[in-house]
Amino acid sequence: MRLFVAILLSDEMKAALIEAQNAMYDRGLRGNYSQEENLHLTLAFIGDFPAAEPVLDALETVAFRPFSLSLEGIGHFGDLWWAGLRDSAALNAVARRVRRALAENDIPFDRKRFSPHITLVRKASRDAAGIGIAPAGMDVEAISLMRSDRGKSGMIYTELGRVEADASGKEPL
Ligand code: 2AM
Repeated sequence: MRLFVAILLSDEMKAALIEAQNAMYDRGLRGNYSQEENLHLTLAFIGDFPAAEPVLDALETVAFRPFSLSLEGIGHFGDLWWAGLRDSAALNAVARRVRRALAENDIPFDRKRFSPHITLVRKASRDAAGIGIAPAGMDVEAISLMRSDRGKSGMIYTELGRVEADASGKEPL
């Protein structure tokens, strides 16, 4: 199984992302656009791993309070264009805790520095610089373990489990 840990996005956030994708398309940018149901923010990429249970057990040890996310600008890694997030200490902390929990449980993951982004289009035929994005936001109430499968017409992402934020006011770990 190909696994990753992600934040699934609110409808409002997805609507702003789709608007940006439409603006790119209208400008003549062709490529592999992320499907609406696939838009997500990755916290850690695990890759091939034989079972979900140990990963879910590790994620259960991650404590966090609900926190807010806001879109901010677009950027690119080569021909992959993404939407960025407003700098957030809470987001960085939750990514750090997820990665620490994976490491402590001997679950391998991509150690590349956390660089929060939501992929909008891969293999872009042209530049998307100057495209605006509405500053939509959401409250993050959970983190999800996702499985990625190659479907006939693109990737299929399935949520295998989730860990809810602790809204009780208890001090997170
Ligand atoms: P990307 O959108 O920048 O490609 C599922 O593949 C998710 O894991 C995507 O959000 C992808 O990011 C992310 N990811 C991070 N590291 C990855 C890697 N080494 N290989 C594939 N996907 C990776």
